[in-house]
Parts: sequence; C-alpha cells; structure tokens
Amino acid sequence: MDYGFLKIERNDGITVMKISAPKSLNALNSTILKEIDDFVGHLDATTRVLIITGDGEKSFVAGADISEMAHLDEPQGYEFGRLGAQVFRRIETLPIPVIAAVNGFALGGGCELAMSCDIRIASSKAKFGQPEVGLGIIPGFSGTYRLPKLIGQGYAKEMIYTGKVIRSDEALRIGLVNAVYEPEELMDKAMEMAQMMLKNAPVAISLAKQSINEGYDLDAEQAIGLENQLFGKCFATSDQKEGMDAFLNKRKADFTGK
Ligand code: CO8
Repeated sequence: MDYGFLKIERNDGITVMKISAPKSLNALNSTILKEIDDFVGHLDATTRVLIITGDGEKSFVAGADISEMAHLDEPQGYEFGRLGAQVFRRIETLPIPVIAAVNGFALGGGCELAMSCDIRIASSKAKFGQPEVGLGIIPGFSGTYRLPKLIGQGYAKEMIYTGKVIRSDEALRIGLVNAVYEPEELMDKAMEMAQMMLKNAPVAISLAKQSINEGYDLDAEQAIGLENQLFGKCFATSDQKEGMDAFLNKRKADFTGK
C-alpha cells in the first residue's frame, strides 16, 4: 500500500512513523486510520521499536477529522469509532515497544493515539486534551477507557467533562507523559530511549509488555499467574541463556531475538 499521509523512516531496528496531513494539523480521517492500520499490521521483524510522531512543528494529531465526522449518522459514527479503536488497539498490542513523541497538539483522537502507545514523551510545546464533549460527542477512540487507567478517574473525568487543554508540564505532573523536552531535543530523546531498548532481549521485552498489558485488567491472582507463565516462557529462549551466560562471563550479551 502507498501511504499518502505517513512518512516512514527506518534506522537500525527503530522505525519512525510520522503522521502527515499538514492542512488539518494531522487530523485523522478514515484514510489515514486505514493507512496506519495497514502499516502497523505489516511491520516486519526488522522493526524492534516504533516511534510515532506528527509531521511539522505544531501538531502531533489534532484529533479525528471533524469535517469527516460532521455528517455521520449513528451507524456511521459507530463504524468510524470502531475503526479508530481497532487501529489503536492494534498499536497497543504490537509485540514491540511503541513510543509516542508528542511534538504539538494531541487533542481528542490525538491524545487517544498517544495513549495507545506504551510510552509518551512530549515537547514543551505539546498540548493535550479530550475536547469532544464541546463537539457533542464523547472520546470515541478508547479515551474513556485508557485515560482513567493512566491518570485516574478523577482527573480523567475533569479533562473529559470540561474539555480543557493542558500543557505538557501539567501532563507530566499527572503522569500522562513520562518526560518533557525542548522541541528540538524530542526526537533525539525518543531515539535514545529506543536505543536503550534495542540493547535488551526482544522476546523478553515483548513478554513483559504482554504481562503488563494483559495483567492490568485481571485480578491479582490471575495477573500474577499470567506473569508466572510468561516468566517461565523466557527460559525457552536462547536470549535467556545468552543474557545470563554473558553476565556470568563478564561480557556483553548478543541477543538474537530467539
Ligand atoms: N479536524 C479537521 N480539521 C482540523 C482539525 C480536526 N480535528 N483540527 C484542525 N483542523 C484544521 C482547521 O480546520 C484548519 O483548517 P483551515 O485552514 O482549512 O481552516 C487547520 O486545521 C488549522 O487549524 P486552525 O486554524 O484551527 O489552527 P489554530 O492554531 O488556530 O488552532 C487547534 C489549533 C486548537 C488545534 C484547533 O485547530 C482545534 O481546536 N482543532 C480541533 C481540535 C479538536 O476538537 N479535536 C478533537 C476532535 S474530535 C475527536 O478527536 C474524537 C475522536 C473520537 C472519534 C469517534 C468518532 C465516532
């Protein structure tokens, strides 16, 4: 598939997917959502960390495309929401780490996209919000599910009911992002974090992600049981043998992802 709205850069195991729709501040229409779905659905093993960002200096993603949504009826609204939710779930469940480098506006569907990533880092100029109720809709790309999980119900409800837009320092304070950097540093910092991940065993990272993601929605007994099973699985990998042998022999591990 040719991507009209995605710019892809590949760099030694790290892939950067830049959403690029400059006329609408990278707002997500159904074509862009389908492109993202196709792209993340066809990532091959050469991508070990995915970084998602927005093209340009102003916006990560300024939401779902309001001009496309304006004329939808109920079944079409349902379908549009389902499409976005499905794409973001695909991102959330990728077997590799996904970092959102939030370079500007992350509003509505943009904030929801960032929340489907494992980790969010932001530029000092970024702005976050779920302004949907001001448009007569609710967050529809899983924001009502993920925002309370990330920052707690109280503040999530405040953000969603008021539609207020917060700056990145506030996003940092409430735990919506892990770190804030100057705009010109943001991509270097994202790459630096990705490089640190590349040094570790890929299957172990993938199993850790599965344990965190799936365990979060289970009760304690089930979550601990799941971790136990996945921990056991690590011992079926050659990377576990390699990692421990390297430690014991005081050398650097050479992981193969097997
Ligand atoms: N959709 C469509 N076009 C947009 C969007 C958007 N979300 N955001 C910006 N644009 C367009 C503007 O219309 C404008 O186009 P034009 O130049 O043709 O007039 C262009 O981008 C530049 O925008 P502005 O001139 O408004 O730029 P400003 O710097 O003045 O303002 C803002 C920037 C604050 C980001 C402003 O554009 C804004 O408020 N945008 C809308 C933000 C918003 O409300 N986002 C949430 C959308 S709803 C959503 O995401 C729901 C997700 C779940 C959907 C479930 C479906 C069922």
